[in-house]
Amino acid sequence: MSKTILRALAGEAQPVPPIWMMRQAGRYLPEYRATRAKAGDFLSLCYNPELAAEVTMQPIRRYGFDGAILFADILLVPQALGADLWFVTGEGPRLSTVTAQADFDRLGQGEMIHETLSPIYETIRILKGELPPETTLIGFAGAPWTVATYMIAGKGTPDQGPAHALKAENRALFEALMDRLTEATIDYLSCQIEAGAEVVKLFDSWAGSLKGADFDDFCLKPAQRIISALKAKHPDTPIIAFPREAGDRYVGFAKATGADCVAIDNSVSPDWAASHVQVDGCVQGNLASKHMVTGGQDLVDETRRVVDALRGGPHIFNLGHGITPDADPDNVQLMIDTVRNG
Ligand code: 1CP
Repeated sequence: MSKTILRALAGEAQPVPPIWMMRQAGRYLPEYRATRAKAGDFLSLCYNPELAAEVTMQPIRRYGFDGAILFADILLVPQALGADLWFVTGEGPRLSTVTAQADFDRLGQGEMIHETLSPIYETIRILKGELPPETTLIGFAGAPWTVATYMIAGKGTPDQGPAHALKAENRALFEALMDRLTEATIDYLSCQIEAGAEVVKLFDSWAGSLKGADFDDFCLKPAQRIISALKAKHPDTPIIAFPREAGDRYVGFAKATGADCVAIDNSVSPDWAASHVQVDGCVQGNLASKHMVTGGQDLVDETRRVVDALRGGPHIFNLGHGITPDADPDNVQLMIDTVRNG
């Protein structure tokens, strides 16, 4: 097995950790902005396999990352289930909301998602023919809780208030939505693997707002269900889980869910992650994305700190969250040079 990301996921500590970056294809890159303009808008780009493959390749060509992440979005699954989805420039996603039983009853289920999502599988098939042999292709989906927060509120929210409210006021409906999303996520990721994704990642970006038993019920258990279903069908495909801002709940998450790797955000220190999370296997992370904006000696020092802290075990270098549109592409190169050359 020569691909460095697959080696890290199999538990190997490497002298130089493999590296990729969340949102590595994105607005900070001029070539991304040009291709997005050609596609017309963000969703047309996601559903155009040739152009989606092109933007996935852009950061690989520019920087030689060890991993390429499929270009798509976590909100395509609600759209495939029948929700309306659009993006408001400068604001973000908008969806038709699910707050009553009648909204839920309008959603589809099962096989129907593939009708909408088949271009995504085509993007993966194109990428298989284009990626360099050393680059690992990573597929992904949003975790049920995170996707549900957008479906319930109809947009991104700072505290996921509407989703917490539905959970409190109509538990049966909330749980039905979580189940529907769990099943759809299993089907979607399974098809991504069949099309050629070598690793899949489950993004639970809002896991941090689930506390106590809610964390177990709506982050940990759905992840466990998704991972065990995928492992039953595709035992050799590694899975990365990202319960963002889970804090103490990162501890034991890999063991409890069966994930091969836990991705960590930068609210925990890499030293803490080495002693509390990496003891169970591979860790991915966790340089603060702000360094891609500010650069300089701080970027170099902090990059070295992450690499040094996690050197003793399996590690995939990444940011703690996605790179932002105001980042300087030269800072990304500086981060990569620091990881690779010390
Ligand atoms: O204007 C543009 O070009 C759109 C910006 C953009 C991009 C580049 C969005 C809208 N999505 C994406 C791509 C994307 N999204 C990827 C592609 C691969 C890569 O990383 O390069 C991935 C993995 C995602 C995942 C995603 N989408 C998450 C989970 C990760 C995270 O950042 O926490 C979430 C929460 C979304 C929803 C979403 N899509 C887009 C935006 C701006 C948002 C966040 C909205 C919000 O909360 O307000």
